[in-house]
Amino acid sequence: MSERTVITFGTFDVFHVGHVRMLKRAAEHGDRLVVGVSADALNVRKKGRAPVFTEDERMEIVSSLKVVDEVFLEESLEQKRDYIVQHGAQVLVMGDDWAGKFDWVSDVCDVVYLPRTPSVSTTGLIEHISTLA
Ligand code: C2G
Repeated sequence: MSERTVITFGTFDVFHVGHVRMLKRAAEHGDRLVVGVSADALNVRKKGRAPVFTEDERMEIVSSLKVVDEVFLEESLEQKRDYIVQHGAQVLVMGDDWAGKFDWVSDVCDVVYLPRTPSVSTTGLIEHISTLA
């Protein structure tokens, strides 16, 4: 049987346990995990602020994980179908904060939304750290 490639996307800024659990669970959906890391410019457009860590730093962190086989830079949400086809992915895994938002790529792959880890977020961590300073 041929190899099943999983693809997922995220910013992975201020990397935390919610991120690593999502990547581990995504990897369980196939044999190979490819991760699109959101570009700094995409983040500014999406969230109105630059990430704490640069895209190069975030790609270095994500690519060093043993469950991750390949990383690439995600420049725009609209290119999702092209990225899936380019990387030969059979399944797209996303956190359920995106539930339903990427069903439009289901003509080229399976689309799975997984529940997020409760009570941890990059925004919450930034706020928490700022109270310690
Ligand atoms: N995540 C999680 N639990 C948390 C926080 C995040 O499972 N407590 C998951 C998200 O659901 C996502 C991944 O970790 O699957 C990365 O999260 P973010 O960096 O917040 O991703 P986001 O900025 O939403 O980028 O193409 C879509 C975007 O690139 C997604």
